[in-house]
Amino acid sequence: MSSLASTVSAAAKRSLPGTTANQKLSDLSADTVDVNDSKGLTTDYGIKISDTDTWLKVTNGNTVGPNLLEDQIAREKIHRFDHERIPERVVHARGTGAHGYFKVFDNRASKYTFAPVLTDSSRVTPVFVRFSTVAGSRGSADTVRDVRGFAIKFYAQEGNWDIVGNDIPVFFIQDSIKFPDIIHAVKPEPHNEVPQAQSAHNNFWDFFNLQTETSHMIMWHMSDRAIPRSYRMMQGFGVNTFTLVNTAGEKHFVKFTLVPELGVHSLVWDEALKLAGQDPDFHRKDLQEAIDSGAPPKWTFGIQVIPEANEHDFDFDILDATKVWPEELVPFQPIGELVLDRNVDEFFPETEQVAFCTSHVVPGIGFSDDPLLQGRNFSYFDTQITRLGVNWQELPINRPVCPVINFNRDGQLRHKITKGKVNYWPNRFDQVQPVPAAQGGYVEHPTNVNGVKARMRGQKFAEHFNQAQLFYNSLTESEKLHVVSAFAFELDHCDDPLVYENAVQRINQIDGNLARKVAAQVGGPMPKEPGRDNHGMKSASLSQFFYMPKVPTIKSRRIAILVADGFDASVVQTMQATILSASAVPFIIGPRRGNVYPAGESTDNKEKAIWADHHFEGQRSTMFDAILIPSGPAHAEYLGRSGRVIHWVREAFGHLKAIGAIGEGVKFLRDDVQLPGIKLASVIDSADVTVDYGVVTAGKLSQPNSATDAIQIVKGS
Ligand code: HDD
Repeated sequence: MSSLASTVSAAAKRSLPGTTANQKLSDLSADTVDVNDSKGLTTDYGIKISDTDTWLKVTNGNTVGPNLLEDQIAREKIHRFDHERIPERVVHARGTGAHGYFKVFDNRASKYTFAPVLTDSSRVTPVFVRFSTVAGSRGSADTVRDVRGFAIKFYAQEGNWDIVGNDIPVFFIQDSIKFPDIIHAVKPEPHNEVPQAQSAHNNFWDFFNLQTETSHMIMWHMSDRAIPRSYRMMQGFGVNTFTLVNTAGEKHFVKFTLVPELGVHSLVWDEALKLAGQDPDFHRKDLQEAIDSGAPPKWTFGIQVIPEANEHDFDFDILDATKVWPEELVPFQPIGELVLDRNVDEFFPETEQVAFCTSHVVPGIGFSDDPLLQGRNFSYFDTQITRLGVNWQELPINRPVCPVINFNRDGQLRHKITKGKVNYWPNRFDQVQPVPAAQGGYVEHPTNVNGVKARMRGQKFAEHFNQAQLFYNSLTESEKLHVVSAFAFELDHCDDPLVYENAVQRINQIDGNLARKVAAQVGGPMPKEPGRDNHGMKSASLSQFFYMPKVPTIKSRRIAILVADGFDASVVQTMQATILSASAVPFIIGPRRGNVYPAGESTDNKEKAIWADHHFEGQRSTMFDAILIPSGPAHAEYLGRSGRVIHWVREAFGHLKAIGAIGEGVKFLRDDVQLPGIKLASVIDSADVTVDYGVVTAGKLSQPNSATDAIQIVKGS
């Protein structure tokens, strides 16, 4: 057995760590090698390598001559390196992924579909999910203002089913023929390839001005949805209208939606901007850390369903991807849950090579005449050929867990070897497999189609503003303020007056007040009258506050405890224990990475020291969800002398984060940080807790309720 083969089988035998085993993971393990199992370095063709550091040369013992082209080992190494890159995705190039599973609660969806993946509760369907931004290149930052992709591959027993969705329920355009235009407009401008991963530039806003169907989506794009706190805290939407067919042959239109267990949360814009530089991998690391630390993200999976006969009952076209189906009209029905519980072993073969296609559906699920979906069904298949080659469906991450057999053949990098004398159908061996399936095959729902060929859109597609208003009206006041600031930021980055002046006019067609607030900042003409009346209607589920978990939770949140030598050990211990008991993650931030000593302990007493995970200059408040400052006179005095630590706390306050302090920590807040107008506990012996604007303070922790106090402080409530 070759060394490669032996390492493959060793890896295949090893159970995969920290995860629920599933059929897809076992399938992948057959192609997984572990460098730790290897018996030594080899070339790609299996011979052992004894020297990987020096190219073969000519020498006379004293001097060394030129490299020899003969060196097949060196040539192979350089040649493989030269060809490591493949084209990045033309959109959604920046992303990250994880494995997990999908499970339905019961068979409640069988009213609508016979697809077992949606109706059989005894099944656990493996999934791979890739999250992404849209506009940026593969190496761009995670926290930019953008739509987030939420693509799911279900490895079902009947074949792969892909939902290639976003965290926003609508799209910029109605007809897929406009996709190259909207993407060219948002991507870097052609003359100078600027800006990277930004919609804040002339071309994007020029397109918005001229293509009014973008109105609804632009409102979502300017809202907090476009700067999520975490991929784990976003909704997921299939966006397009699909169809479901039940055993009685009845057809329903359907939209797929996922709701995160942790609620929908966003960064604030200043935080997002800073994180893009301070930690460009913020979302990627967040997902990986949560899974590794045993906090697997979970979503409720639900459907909105419209019977075929009711297709035309709405004042919008249900096949128009720039429209939501308001939940007041079409309720959200939860049917299952999706959990991500395993990180990838290697990014490239899994996350980079995974390829999704909207045309991948299983029996019981079908397409609709949604003109965006119809074009997508062509585009995804097509783009994978540029990226991965024609045999991309054979790649381990893409291949289904059910049998695949057909007469498709050959092409570059074909892996599979198929036995048999014929590769066509019908053939003289017509009883030999593979014959077309007698049962369980994919059958299109019989649909009557007649008419004349014409380049046109449905009549209701002409209305572009009602739901843009509906979305804006449904936001809370703070969400609305963020929309104003987002427009103002973006248009400030457009230097062509034609662009920002027209944009103000267009915003005025959505909402007059909004347009005036934006105009006041960006220098556009101040509109005198609204461009159209606002209908005033709202839909509760459009605001992300609608998704606050019923029981508030800080599960998986990152909480920084700021310490310097001389801190109060018992307070820090209580804080750490309380954070952990709430399934959140405490980090000690100190003057140095290493031991920090509590009050009364000398540097000789290492057992009493606490280990600081990071130092004040090494991290920033942006990377944490809350900040705690324990008591201890010398420690608080040190913090008060450090401009960086004062900035940590002021910045966290500016980003609306919970801040908690005890004893001398409160004194530090009052005298050094000087939070404006915030009520703080007076630093005496009292255990009374003062809460003001997310700042929670107490003179000391009460006994025996110190854990409760600490929880309150951690939650900022
Ligand atoms: Fe798309 C990638 C989501 C419209 C053409 N799209 C891509 C990805 C997501 C979406 C999440 C990344 C998948 C991954 O992680 O690999 N796209 C959407 C949504 C849309 C949408 C929710 C509107 C409902 N897309 C859309 C249209 C077209 C495309 C109208 C073309 C007609 N999209 C592509 C693509 C990509 C892609 C060019 C690039 C990489 C890939 O497909 O695999 O084919």
